[in-house]
Amino acid sequence: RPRALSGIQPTSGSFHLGNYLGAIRQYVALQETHDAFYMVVDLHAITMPQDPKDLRANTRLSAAQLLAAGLDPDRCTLFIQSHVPEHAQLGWVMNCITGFGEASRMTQFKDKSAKGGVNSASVGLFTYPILQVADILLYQANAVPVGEDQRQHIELTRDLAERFNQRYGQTFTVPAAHIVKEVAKIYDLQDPSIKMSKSASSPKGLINLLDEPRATEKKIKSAVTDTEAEVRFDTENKPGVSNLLTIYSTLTGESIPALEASYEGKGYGALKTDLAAVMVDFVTPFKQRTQEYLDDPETLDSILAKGAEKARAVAAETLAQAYDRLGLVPAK
Ligand code: AQP
Repeated sequence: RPRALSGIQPTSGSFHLGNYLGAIRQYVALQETHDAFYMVVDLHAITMPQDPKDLRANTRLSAAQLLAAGLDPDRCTLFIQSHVPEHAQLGWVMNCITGFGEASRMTQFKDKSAKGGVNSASVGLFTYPILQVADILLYQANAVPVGEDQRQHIELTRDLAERFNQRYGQTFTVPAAHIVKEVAKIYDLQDPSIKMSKSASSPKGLINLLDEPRATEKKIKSAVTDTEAEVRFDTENKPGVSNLLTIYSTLTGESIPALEASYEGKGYGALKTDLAAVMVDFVTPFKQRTQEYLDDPETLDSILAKGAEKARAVAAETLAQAYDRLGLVPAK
């Protein structure tokens, strides 16, 4: 079986709809076809200041949400990044073969450091794409399910894998991004020109999966559309309506042309009312399942411990090989 690997940050408590549709749904699907490794990337979270108590709680909450979303510990390996020390170890190696100019071209750093200014950003935030390279290469992953915003980092991963292989001999599988075009970028409900994101979206533009269902309903109903009344998929001229159609279609499995046909002559009110109901039907059991995992910490811990053990076995083998190729003397 080909391998899949992806990670998600535990920084916001609740995952948002963009995370779910753009990434987590693909994690669930790839369990069926791939030997899949998924992790909560707590080492990435600390590239920005985190309250230790919140980080601890949010890391467990993230694992609970991944399980609630459909990850099955019998069909994939779910773990916490810091439980596998090889990530930081290979991360260092990857730092050493990355050019400073190359790292400086990562647009996510530019975006994420823009707010506080580059001088107040951590060096960790600057090099986080390189830790991500190590995350992926350790598992010899073929496919990396992510949203569009991560494409550049997967390109960097491919470049560094090829560079290492060329310099030191075949060591790493060169991975490919697994990006599902239709849901690669879910947009902010209030400003459909920007992606839905925990840091850039306003509260009304962002749907957190653990929000109260009633709040979610309200946000859908007040989503920005346009001055026409025709329900039509047209990302250029009707980005708000198109975003709602994408969300609707993905959650229900109904095709966009079928949705356009069924809302013909009905206007945006009907579309929003129905989509709000679809969302409520989705988030209500999701919240409940997440809570069930949180209420049973022993089960959650045991899933994560088994996951870390399985992940470590693979990661340790890859790291040992990379160290050997580099000429590092093995410890006796
Ligand atoms: N709006 C989105 N549409 C599609 N996919 C998205 N992802 C994030 N936003 C969207 C994908 O979710 C996965 C997890 O992302 P992360 O752990 O890197 O979280 P993030 O990128 O920090 O989430 P945000 O909200 O985008 O955070 P900020 O605002 O800090 O940038 C990734 O696969 C990502 O592509």
